[in-house]
Amino acid sequence: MPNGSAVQAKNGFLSQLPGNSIEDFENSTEKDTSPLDLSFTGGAGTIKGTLTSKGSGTVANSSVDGVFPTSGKQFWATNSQFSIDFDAPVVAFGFFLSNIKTNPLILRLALVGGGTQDLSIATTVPAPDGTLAYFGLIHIDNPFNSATFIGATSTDGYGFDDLTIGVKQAETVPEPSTVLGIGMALGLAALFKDKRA
Ligand SMILES: [Ca+2]
Repeated sequence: MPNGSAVQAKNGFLSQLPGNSIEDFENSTEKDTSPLDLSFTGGAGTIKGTLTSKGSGTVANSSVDGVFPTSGKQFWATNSQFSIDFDAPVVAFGFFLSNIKTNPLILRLALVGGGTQDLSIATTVPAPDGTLAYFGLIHIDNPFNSATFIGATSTDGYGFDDLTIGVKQAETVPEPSTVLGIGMALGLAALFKDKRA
């Protein structure tokens, strides 16, 4: 089981969601590749997704070269750009990312209202093989239906597991924008802490 500041960041992220649904890759077949059908299940309902990769990427069940699962045995291992298209608008997205090291990743969201938004997932100091980070974002007032990981070009790749989404609850009062900032800060703070190891 993962622990440390990445898990604290995950718990902080989840605590701000009224419900969440998770794809943990445990129901995928090892070595399955793009396009991969995803199913996020849990308190936010069942949301389907499709993972499309521009290059290599596979469901893995072995921990090699610093990538590893954070639940069960399986995770998505890749060194290529990939996208996840959701079949419903989502307002929150989080995930464990292993082996982030020094290559920056850009997470590009396709907004339901039009346009895209880029978020940088970058390290400030070199991190060793096997570094684990958790990244979570909450976008209550700006739903998105696609997320693309750009710049995943590390030669020994990245591991993604426990992809988590949240949807807007019909009866939920929109949250103040300051809450969004906290959600981002938690994920990023954990990211930077992890880098010191
Ligand atoms: Ca897993």
